[in-house]
Amino acid sequence: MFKKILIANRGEIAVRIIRACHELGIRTVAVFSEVDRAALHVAQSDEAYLIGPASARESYLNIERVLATTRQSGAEAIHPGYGFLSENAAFARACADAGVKFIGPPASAMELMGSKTRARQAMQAAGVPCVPGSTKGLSVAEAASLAARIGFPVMLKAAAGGGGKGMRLVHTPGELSSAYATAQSEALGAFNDAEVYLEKFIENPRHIEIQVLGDEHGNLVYLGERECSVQRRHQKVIEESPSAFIDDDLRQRMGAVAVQAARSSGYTNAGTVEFLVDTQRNFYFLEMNTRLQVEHPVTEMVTGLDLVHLQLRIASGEKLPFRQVDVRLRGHAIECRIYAEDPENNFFPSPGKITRLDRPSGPGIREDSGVYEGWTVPLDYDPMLSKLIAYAPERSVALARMQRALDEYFIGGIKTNLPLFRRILENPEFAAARIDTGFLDRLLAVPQAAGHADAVAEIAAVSAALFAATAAPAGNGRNGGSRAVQTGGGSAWQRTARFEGTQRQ
Ligand code: MV4
Repeated sequence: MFKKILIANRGEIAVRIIRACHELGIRTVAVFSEVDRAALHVAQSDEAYLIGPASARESYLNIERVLATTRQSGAEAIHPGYGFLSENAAFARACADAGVKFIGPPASAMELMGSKTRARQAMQAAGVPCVPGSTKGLSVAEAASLAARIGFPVMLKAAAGGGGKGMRLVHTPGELSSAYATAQSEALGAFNDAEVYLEKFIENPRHIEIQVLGDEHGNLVYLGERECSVQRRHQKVIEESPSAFIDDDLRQRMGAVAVQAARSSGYTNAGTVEFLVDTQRNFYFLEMNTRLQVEHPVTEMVTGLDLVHLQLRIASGEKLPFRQVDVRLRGHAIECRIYAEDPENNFFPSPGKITRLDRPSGPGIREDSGVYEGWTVPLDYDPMLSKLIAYAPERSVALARMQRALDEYFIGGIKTNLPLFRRILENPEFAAARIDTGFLDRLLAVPQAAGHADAVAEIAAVSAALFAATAAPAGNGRNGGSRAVQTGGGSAWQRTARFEGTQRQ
């Protein structure tokens, strides 16, 4: 096992990796930018190095600087986390050239999966079902004739894209050429690569992904699925495992296909095969993410495995310590991504100082956080603050635990999307698992008064408190009413919010 590794990341994922390292007796080297001097990952690591200014390009994405710091610190390996350099094949190759172990798949597998057209070619050749469409970049004329052949609606996608960038839905032949021009220029602007390909459009799909894990001795397993259909603008908001839509037979077939996708691309370490599943339960390969994902905790909860431990053991050359038959999925896990953003103001980022932080805990609750009370969330990076994960033997209980934990959670001083989660968790469609990739847009399209459920609960709580204060006091009449005023009604966060409000006045 490694003695010391460098973590080329920040925030909650850097903290998550540091925890795993310390459990395995590995010393940790953090890197940080000028605005992250006081960040949690810096305080929790054994050593930390300043690698540049706030701009990610000059710090967390600076390959030369990260590698020089690795040499300087004597770290033997680099964990890239997610985002930043995690899916950069050139970085993985530079690590190999520098004699530093990249904790992830080989650069060749990252390169293959980085091109959606190359990936589709390879996957088709390996017998992995793909969405009907092209396996190479198309001219506008080729796109028009293929669309006519497979039928509208179709999607134009950037070959270098993924995650929804450079994507255009086309309903009719008349729209195709202008959609092609937009997709192409978006692709060129975002990825410096104008290659555009085409797929049949799958209506109302679910987004379901399979976690895979491979060692460097040819052993590969899948670790069940994650249901990621609750998204907004291609950003996942809630993830769960298992999916209520997937039965044992479908899970086993998708798992076998995911392992085949990984095997045929020479994949090792942790990866995720993304599928679209249509309303008839047909599934189609979409893309493969060659990194540890944000939502890996839900898989950890239902498998009882630690994916970061396993990544480290695999990268150090160990064999997988179990086989597919040993993998047991037990219970249900759900994750909410807590962001510093304002759901009342078009989810505009809301960085700033966290003046108060009351974190949830208790049975079945896990919080993977990158923040602390008193810290100022910088505006330079993704504003995800933490991930709240609830686990229970069954879905309904996991949802109840999540609701209870959301009620305990209070983040003061900045706006967060906590109210959105309270709203989703009380939605009957969500409770019944009637979710597809259109669920959140439908929910957000329903007009609602400012604050809605929060405001209603708040008004009810304040009314109750006022009633208690003004009504004839019970008992001795001295403190029967005032006690009710102090406590108020509603949940812990509502009481705290009122308290904070009082303090500020
Ligand atoms: C699609 C699709 C329908 N048909 N491809 C969006 C993100 C990127 N990973 C692929 N995406 C989609 N690709 C075909 N051929 C619908 C989506 C899509 C979507 C997928 C997953 C989760 C949410 C989504 C929201 C809108 C569209």
